[in-house]
Amino acid sequence: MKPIQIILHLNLRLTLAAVLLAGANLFAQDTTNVSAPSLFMTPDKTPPSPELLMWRKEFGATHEQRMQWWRAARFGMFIHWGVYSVPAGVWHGTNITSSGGEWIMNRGRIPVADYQAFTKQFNPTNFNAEQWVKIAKDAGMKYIVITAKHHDGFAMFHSQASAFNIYDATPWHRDPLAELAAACKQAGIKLGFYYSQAQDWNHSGGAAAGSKTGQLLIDKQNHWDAAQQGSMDDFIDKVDVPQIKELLSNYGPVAEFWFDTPVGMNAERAEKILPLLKLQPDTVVNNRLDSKKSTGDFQTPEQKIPPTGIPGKDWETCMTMNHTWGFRAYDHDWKSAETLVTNLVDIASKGGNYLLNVGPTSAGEIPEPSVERLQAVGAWMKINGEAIYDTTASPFAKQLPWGRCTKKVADDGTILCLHVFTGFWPKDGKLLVPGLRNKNTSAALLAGGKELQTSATAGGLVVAIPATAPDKISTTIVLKIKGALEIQQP
Ligand code: JFZ
Repeated sequence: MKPIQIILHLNLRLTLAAVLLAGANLFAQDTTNVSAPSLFMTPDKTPPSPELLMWRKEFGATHEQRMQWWRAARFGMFIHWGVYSVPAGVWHGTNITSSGGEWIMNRGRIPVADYQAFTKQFNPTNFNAEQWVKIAKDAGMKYIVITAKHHDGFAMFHSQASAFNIYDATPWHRDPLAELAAACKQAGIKLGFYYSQAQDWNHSGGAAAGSKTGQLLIDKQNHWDAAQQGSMDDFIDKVDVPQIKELLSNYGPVAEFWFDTPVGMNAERAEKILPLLKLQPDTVVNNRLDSKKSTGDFQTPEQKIPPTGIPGKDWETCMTMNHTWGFRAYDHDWKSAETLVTNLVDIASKGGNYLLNVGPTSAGEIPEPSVERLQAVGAWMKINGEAIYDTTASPFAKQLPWGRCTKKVADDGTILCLHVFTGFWPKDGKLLVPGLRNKNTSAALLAGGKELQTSATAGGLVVAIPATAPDKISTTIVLKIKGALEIQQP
């Protein structure tokens, strides 16, 4: 074919595919760059019920009470681990690159029986719960959220509700959630569960979201195997409800519960699940239970940091370190430790939490490049953590030219933690805090405690800083201010 023919041919195919998929293709972009769960909304004419809307008041602990530890924590580990780590992004010799590795069954249109066969090769003998928890703790993370069941329907715990679980269906015969719960308790790290309540590609009646492949759909739910068809209401009764009960009953305190992709989750279905949360009134819950997002303690921006935070709401940005949530053998494009630290600072300065993902292998190991980066973040957090934990958003309306600011309340005023990014370290020895009018101030480097002179100028407060940046990523200057903050916003 001549180049022009190839282009025409491609064009025609793309157009055809677009027409075929109109309305069904929920994933026009790679999920690593997409973040609007509203794409999963199904036409549900009924308004959210009063029960859904009032849910926060129902369970004893108030939203404010539940969120206290969470707001102080600021940094957590997301773990996407499942039987998808066996194919590791490859099906029949083809790299399946659309969506994360955890989507391989859907993206590859893998028949249910073939997918279930992966369990025979899932024998993660190198799994060590204490080690994983230590990796998180050494990174400065305060909580872990692990996939208890992802869209593939495979339970990563010993479930009585379905034999498609890691204890019963693999040669390994262990319950990693039980082991993690024990290790977390020992280490003082909180544990939470991700649970795909709507999409489930293995149990009949579970939902399935759109595909990029253009293959014919068996029904409007986008099922590709007859075994997937069935009543979603029955599926919720027989799989979701008992499994969520197990998760909220058998593993001690569950710090956070993470629902996802509410395909087909109308108010009636959500209400079968909602009352289960009463089993643990203190659990903080994300906003992806029902298609209207009527419930939830916090918002869930995915792979992105909202430019000005989400004023008036709690939020947690979840993010991958490479381009996939679940392990993919050939994804070696990792974010640098500098990027990860800068993201954490950026998120804290906007009042959010950072849930940073790792995708362990089928051998039970967190990939070494992730471990190395988490160690570097941990080294930074060891010195600068107190400028992250227990802080609130920057009081400056305009982004600071040299970095970010986090805030703490002190008995007699305010502490501003000035995070100066090394690439923006002022070369003239003067750090201008624009618009800050307070006169009663004192400043010091957080690392080592060296005091720094401050002076009031027309443009704001100037802090005298060393000629070169002390930290190779971001240096923290602690600015103590007596009395009420006086900031002249631009
Ligand atoms: C979801 C999952 O599908 C994904 O596998 C991963 O677990 C992530 C944390 O959450 O990803 C989404 C959710 C919503 C959209 C895209 C990806 N969306 O609305 O486009």
